[in-house]
Amino acid sequence: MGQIRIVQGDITRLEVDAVVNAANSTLLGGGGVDGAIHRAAGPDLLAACRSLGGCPAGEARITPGFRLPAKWVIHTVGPVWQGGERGESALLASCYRESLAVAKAHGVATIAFPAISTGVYGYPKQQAAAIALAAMREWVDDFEKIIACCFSAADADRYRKLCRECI
Ligand code: AR6
Repeated sequence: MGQIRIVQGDITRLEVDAVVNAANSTLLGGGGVDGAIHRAAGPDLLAACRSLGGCPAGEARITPGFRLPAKWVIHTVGPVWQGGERGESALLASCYRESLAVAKAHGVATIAFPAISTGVYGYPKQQAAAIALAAMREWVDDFEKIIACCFSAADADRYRKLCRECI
């Protein structure tokens, strides 16, 4: 039986099998958590991403973690918030599910997610957290540990309020 854990901090420091990156569809890096992951993993990550040829919103691709403590990086592309009636919620749920499916196929037991789409892409944080947790609950027993990695204390509080069973 797996567990969902809420952790506050920098996802690049986590000792897990896989970290998820909130990328853009080029997969060639950017700001926010994407920039932090590329900086920490080193230039080999960009070279590996180049060979993937991009990724549509709602899908996921995997590369090694290179200099990260994590063995793998799973790159997923969240939706840009456009008001909520352009399929954003289905795309965001798909990011979590597709990432978890790719992780499972690679034998990942421990995985950490950032709050996909809630930075530059503008997704309302409360709604995004509910979608993230719903997907994590669906898959929790396929993993030892799924971590929701929150960058700020306010984000971690939001997740904790939505998840009484989380650790
Ligand atoms: N560890 C954990 N979470 C982090 C970290 C970190 N080191 N840094 C930021 N966050 P964002 P998006 C949180 O903007 O909205 C990039 O340029 C941050 O506080 O990184 O999906 C890509 O290339 C927020 O809660 O991703 C895309 O172009 C969350 O990560 C675009 O931004 C997501 O914020 C994707 O936008």
